[in-house]
Amino acid sequence: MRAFARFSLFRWLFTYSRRMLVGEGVNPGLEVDTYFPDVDPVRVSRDLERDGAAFGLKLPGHVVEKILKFTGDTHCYADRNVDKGFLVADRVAAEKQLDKTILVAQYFNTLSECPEVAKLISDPVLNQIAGLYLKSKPTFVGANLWWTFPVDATDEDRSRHAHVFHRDVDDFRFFKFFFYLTDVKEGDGAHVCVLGSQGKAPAKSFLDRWNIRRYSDEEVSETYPDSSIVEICGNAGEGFAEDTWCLHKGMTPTNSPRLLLQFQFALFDYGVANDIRDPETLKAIT
Ligand SMILES: O=C(O)CCC(=O)C(=O)O
Ligand SMILES: [Fe+2]
Repeated sequence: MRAFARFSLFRWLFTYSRRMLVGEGVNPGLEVDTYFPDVDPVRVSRDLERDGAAFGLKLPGHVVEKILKFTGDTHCYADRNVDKGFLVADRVAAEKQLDKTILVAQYFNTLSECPEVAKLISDPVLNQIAGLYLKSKPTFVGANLWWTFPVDATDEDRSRHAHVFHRDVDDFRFFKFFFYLTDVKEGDGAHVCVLGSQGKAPAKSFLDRWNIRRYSDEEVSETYPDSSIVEICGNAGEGFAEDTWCLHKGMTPTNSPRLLLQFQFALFDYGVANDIRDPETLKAIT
């Protein structure tokens, strides 16, 4: 899929053929009430189309609190490794045990373990946005919930955990909802997006336009106006939608940890975007 999904022609072809096959709209079985009564799905979908990102989502405080409680009581996994579980309160002990700094730690099986997250993915407004933007009945392909910690990270960890500009080639058409669960100010690991960069990566040569690679900050700032490179800050609960076919990266926090909840919707589910792991394989180190 990745070999083809970088070309606009295939992206267009798969998007519209799927629409002819499965039709438009949302899937049955969604919640009746939404957490986002003031959000207009048409506006969000339009902003996503134009800018590659759309802002103005906010989770109710009680939902944020419940998810935060879950993250305090449940093991997260260093570097997304199933055998490196620890409670977030034991992070220092976990780093000692691993003899390395932990830049990213992720929770697993959030849909089955955290009812608030399961409820959110059936939210009617989020699903309407997905249906409109994807142009056919959306496929939910995964929830991911992870911490990014303020550490002196290695270049390898920064690249592995998407702290270097890149674009995702996850499907012929897809996008993600991002919700901050901690306040994210400057220095707290904001997500950075280059607005309007969908399908327009910096290129060193004609063929490089279609390469899937990492991009340096310099390359990005030489190619795009400063005004389009947006460091997205926000309070706990605030969220946005982004088509990460745009150039984007996470920043390595220098002050406070960032907790992020992400949902991905796409045309097809390749089974690689979810956080589902066999509970038998999960192991704790603290
Ligand atoms: O941590 C971040 O903000 C970057 C995440 C990212 O690259 C992605 O979700 O595709
Ligand atoms: Fe990414």
